[in-house]
Amino acid sequence: MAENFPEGFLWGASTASYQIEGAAREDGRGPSIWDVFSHTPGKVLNGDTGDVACDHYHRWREDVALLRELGVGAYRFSTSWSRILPEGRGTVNEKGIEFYDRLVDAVLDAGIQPWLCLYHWDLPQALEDKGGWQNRDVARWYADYVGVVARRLGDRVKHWATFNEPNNVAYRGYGEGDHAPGIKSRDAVWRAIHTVNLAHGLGMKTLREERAGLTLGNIYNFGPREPASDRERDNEACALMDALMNKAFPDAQILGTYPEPIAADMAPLIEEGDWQIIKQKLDYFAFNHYSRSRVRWDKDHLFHMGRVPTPAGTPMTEMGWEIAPDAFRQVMIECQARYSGTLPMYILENGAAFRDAVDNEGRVRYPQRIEFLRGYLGAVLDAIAAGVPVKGYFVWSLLDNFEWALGYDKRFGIVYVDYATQKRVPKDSYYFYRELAQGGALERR
Ligand code: IFM
Repeated sequence: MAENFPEGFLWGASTASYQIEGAAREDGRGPSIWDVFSHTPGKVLNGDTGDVACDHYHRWREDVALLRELGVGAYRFSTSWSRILPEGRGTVNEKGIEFYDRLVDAVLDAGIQPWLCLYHWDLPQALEDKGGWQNRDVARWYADYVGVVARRLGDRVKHWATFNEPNNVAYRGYGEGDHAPGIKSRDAVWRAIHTVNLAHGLGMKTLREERAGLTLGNIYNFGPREPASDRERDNEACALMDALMNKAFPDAQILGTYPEPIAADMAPLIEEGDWQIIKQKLDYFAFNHYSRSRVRWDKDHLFHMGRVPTPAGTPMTEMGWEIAPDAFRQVMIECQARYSGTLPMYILENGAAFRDAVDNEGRVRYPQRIEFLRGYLGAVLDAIAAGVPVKGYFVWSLLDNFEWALGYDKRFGIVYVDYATQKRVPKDSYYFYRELAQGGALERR
């Protein structure tokens, strides 16, 4: 059965600055927390760093040509704060902002809408040295940075997001510690959550003050969590993970409250006037989704939360994440009910890592990614049929890239990157996606 997406459905592809740009020490860019973290022995698999990544800083023309050829209507990328403000605040690095200026022009020339995310995890190290997201002042400095970018690019970029996956900024950076800056502390997580929420609010206000007519949102991240058993402790661990990973940001920013069971931990951090800052009107509701997970109580974990590994035999990606399109449909329906109502909904990341490689005919076949996309895009159609106003879908990712603590070991791209030569090879999944982006129907199985 073949099914069409609604007229005007927006097809996109997403990337992020540290994951693709490289040129880490070029043209005045300052170090970010990921430069420091990835250069710390033992933090990233195989000692990989983003020093070169996909060398997008030099190859952006080629990458924009790939987007044009793909036929997408939108390209989501992020700006590197420390490329624009090497110290995190103060003097603007002209060469840094000029890079994004040229990129935006090229994307527009290709007939593609630029969607700009202002923060995809690469905090300037100079600000981490001042406490990073644990320090409320960083929220103000973030808003100053937002002002710089908005003044320079707001004449051409109409779609803006304040943060990508703020949950991972706070939880993995300051709690789990497997992401930069690598801190493992419960209190640090509470503080980071609140500062990031304040930064979101101040950033939204700045964008609205700088320019009328911008379309603004945040990029949340949702994965349904289920307790591993009906034991009370598993239920508690699951509720805590749900609060930290799913609700802490959209509840605060949209409902104006912190969810149970973290509300009591958050309460001492809330100062008078904070909710007026945090709760800003969104113009769209966006999130990323990858999988669902089961949670058990773990006495040795900082938050007593343990993830149950996906059982052998379950369809899963190279990340060990269960392939479960029905969980995706469920998330879209639940998000509309809890948060977004009639707001247009956009999926700004969805995709999968598979161990794909170039064959001796120069092709990257790997039907798994195509089947993954077919299943997840089918879930989008199901959610639309159920009345959810899903207006666009952005694949993660345009290119294979630096997958954080897993370095270059995991390939999420629809374009293969040979890191030794920087050659780009569109995978079969690129051509599958191109058919859809150019108006084709989805063949459902
Ligand atoms: O690569 C990441 C991206 O930076 C944020 N969302 C999840 C992706 C896959 O892990």
